[in-house]
Amino acid sequence: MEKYEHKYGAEQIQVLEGLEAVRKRPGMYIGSTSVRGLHHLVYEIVDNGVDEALAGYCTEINVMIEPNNIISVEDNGRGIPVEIHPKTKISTAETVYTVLHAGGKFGGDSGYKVSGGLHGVGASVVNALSVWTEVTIKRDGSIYQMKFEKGKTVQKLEKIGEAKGTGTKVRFLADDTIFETLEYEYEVLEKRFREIAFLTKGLKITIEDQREETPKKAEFCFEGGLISFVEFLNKNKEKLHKTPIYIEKIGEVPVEIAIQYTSSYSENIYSFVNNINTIEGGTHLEGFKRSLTKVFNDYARSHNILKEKDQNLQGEDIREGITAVISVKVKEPQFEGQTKTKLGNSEVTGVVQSMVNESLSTFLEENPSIAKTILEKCISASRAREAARKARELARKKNSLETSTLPGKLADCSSKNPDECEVYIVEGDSAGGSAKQGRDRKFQAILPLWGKMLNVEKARADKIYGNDKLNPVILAVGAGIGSEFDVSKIRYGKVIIMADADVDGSHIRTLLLTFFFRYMRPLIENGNVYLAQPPLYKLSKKGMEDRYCYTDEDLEKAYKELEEKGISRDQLGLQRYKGLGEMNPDQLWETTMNPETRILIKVTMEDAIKADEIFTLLMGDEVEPRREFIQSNAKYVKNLDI
Ligand code: 1YM
Repeated sequence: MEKYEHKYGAEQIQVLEGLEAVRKRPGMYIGSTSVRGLHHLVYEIVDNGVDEALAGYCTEINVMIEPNNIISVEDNGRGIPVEIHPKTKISTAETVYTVLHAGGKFGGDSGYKVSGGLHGVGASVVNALSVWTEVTIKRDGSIYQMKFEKGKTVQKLEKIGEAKGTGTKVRFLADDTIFETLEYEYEVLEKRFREIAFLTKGLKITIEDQREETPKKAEFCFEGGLISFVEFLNKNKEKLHKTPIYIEKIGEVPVEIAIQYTSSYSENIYSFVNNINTIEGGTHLEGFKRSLTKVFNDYARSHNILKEKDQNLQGEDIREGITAVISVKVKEPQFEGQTKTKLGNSEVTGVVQSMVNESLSTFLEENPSIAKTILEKCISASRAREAARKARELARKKNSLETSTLPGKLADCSSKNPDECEVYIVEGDSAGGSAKQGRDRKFQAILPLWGKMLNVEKARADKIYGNDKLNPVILAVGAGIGSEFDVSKIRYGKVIIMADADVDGSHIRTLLLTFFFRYMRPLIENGNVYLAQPPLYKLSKKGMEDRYCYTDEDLEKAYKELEEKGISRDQLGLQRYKGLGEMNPDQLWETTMNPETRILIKVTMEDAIKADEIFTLLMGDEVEPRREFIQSNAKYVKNLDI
């Protein structure tokens, strides 16, 4: 690379100090240096293109993961301005890439920046954290280019040719001395770009992964915007009305909402602020929920669907079976909460509320048959809630007559400290027996379950209370269920599902996970749910300690290692375990339950959209995709905890 020669003025020194700070503490600017932070770099650059699309000048963004993890992002917007910036005395483009927090401040006429990553830091941060960055701009009939290394300008903006059209192209190689990994995850990026395309009506986004011989690629462009989003979320569900309800308000705080009810019993509302998914909700979601409750109750009253003697419908009744996406744009968003994904701006509640009050009530007045269908569903939800409450009370009374409220089948542990306690939910009686004998009874409890589980996707809460399979699980976990679930009350820090490694085992695992997902979601969110991983094989030889293998790769590795020690394959006995029941208590302890040696898979909920899709697919009426899925294993489970 060529050497760079600069005379540094006061401004430039400040610039270098600024970017040096980014390199010293990258986490402060992009959240972390894990793969998540790495993806942030891509989002930051793409967001500049999205802003250009929101400003009305860009229709297409193409993202490429080139070989060696080089990222390339190109848009067909106006091109970053090239003229000398009056304050920095260097080109505006260079300013954007070298001055911390430059972005909109230097732009002038673009109004406010509404897109932008969680940390809203922009191009200069990407530049600072990259080994090299190359920016090519087509503007005013010319092609311009500039280059940087670790944030420092190595080639100032110069004209390199004539251009047709306009646009900006940025290529960069993230710095592997800063990031833990440079391996971008195609699926993660693809999902985010699909989301951005849904949220930015008409914008075409393509992504291509050129790292492998057969490139993966996808193209997203949704003329329907949020309507398409909701249709996508509901694609495997039975809809109660044909097209999603769409309401929009343009103004100081632009609001867009799409709603469609389905016959399911769950509530799926996704909220976004400036294209960022506000997983923890916040004031915009609050306004939406409040108004939804009010509008439907008002309509039901004024049309005599609710009689004078009837109680109001509750929010949860009105949200049963709803799929909705709400997207707001806020100029100075305040993000709160554990993951900084909760909107705090109090003024937004009222804006959303009054907009929904007005538009939704008009919609209902104009579409009485849809209004009626939805309200019938809400009323039946409210009856089910009432029935569930009675069933719950009954269950409580019944239980209080017994000596303990714990299920009879539960072999509890002696410790009462949830932090150290774990409960194994074990499929089948014989495995349950082995687990009871093999466990460390100080901190390990065993709850055996058997038979076919209730399909919770197709049942409401009232059915679940009376269900003899799930009731023991609810009582053992000890923290309630549904909206009353209180994760601080759980009796075990780890809830471990232990099932065979076959199709039936997968089935029971999936059913239990569905149940946790629907009725104890915080348990998954809080990281309390695990899958035990029993071994698939045992290798043995006289005089050698038994070796357990958990996957086929494990087995191959073991064979190789033993070969190196002079033990050939035909000297080894191979046992394939078909079920947990084939192991004696000691083996079960050693391979699957001993915290020192076992493998546990932690179930995470990183991706509620995907999980919901999978559960719907699994539990829906289509049998084939379900079988396929179960056999190719749970995708929403992530890695090892030890
Ligand atoms: C692949 C990344 O950065 N596109 C992009 C960025 C800008 C503009 C257009 C732009 C903005 C404005 C006027 C304005 C930016 N400009 C600036 C700044 N794609 C990518 N496309 N003209 C062009 O905001 O007024 C910052 S970003 F500050 F220079 F205006």
